[in-house]
Amino acid sequence: MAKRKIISPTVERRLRGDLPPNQKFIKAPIVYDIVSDIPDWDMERYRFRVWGEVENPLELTYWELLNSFEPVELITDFHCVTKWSVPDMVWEGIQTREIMERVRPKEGAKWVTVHCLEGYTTTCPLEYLFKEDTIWAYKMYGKPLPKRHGYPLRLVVPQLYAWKSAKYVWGLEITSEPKPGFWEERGYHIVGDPWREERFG
Ligand SMILES: Nc1nc2c(c(=O)[nH]1)N[C@H]1C(S)=C(S)[C@@H](COP(=O)(O)O)O[C@H]1N2
Ligand SMILES: [Mo]
Repeated sequence: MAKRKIISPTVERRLRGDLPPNQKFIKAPIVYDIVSDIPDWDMERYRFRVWGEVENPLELTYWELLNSFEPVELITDFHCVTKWSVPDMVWEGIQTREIMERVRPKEGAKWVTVHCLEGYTTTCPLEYLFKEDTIWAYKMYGKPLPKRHGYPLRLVVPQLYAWKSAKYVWGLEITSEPKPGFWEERGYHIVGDPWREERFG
């Protein structure tokens, strides 16, 4: 069956000439990691978890995650805070908002912290997980996610700087107050909108 295709507003904005300031377009994303050695993950033990300010905390195996939701194809631009951008990236995954509908955030839930297998974390407003172009990706350019680009699962949140697009994700913590992640603790912006140049503080 043909996958539903989503064109990110980041692409539509570029085509209208509405570019995030002070970015330069390049062909392929540059790999950035806070650690140099990425281990081989034990997928038998992998669980995708959502907890915190939600009515229905979730715990799924990788297989369950990939088979319980409709896959979508996403075309999007990708903007790194170090000033490179990549146009028209192609991903496949599951819309984060489908998972949000499943877990049902409580009344006061406003923020999310994403937890990664190697220890990286990042934080953004929960509303970004309800955008149509925010996905849990497991494929890039039609192939399983290359290890350094985030296998087994990465967040792609195109409307924010790429440090929010966490790789090697296993968990989502929903909170009422922001809980700064790795870069946010080191002075990067808690939201990180590239059009508003929210790089720092
Ligand atoms: N787990 C994890 N995710 C991460 C990072 C990281 O160090 N660890 N780096 C971020 C940064 S700064 C960028 S620019 C993008 C780069 O994505 P890529 O490595 O797939 O090109 O991943 C983001 N996601
Ligand atoms: Mo980055």
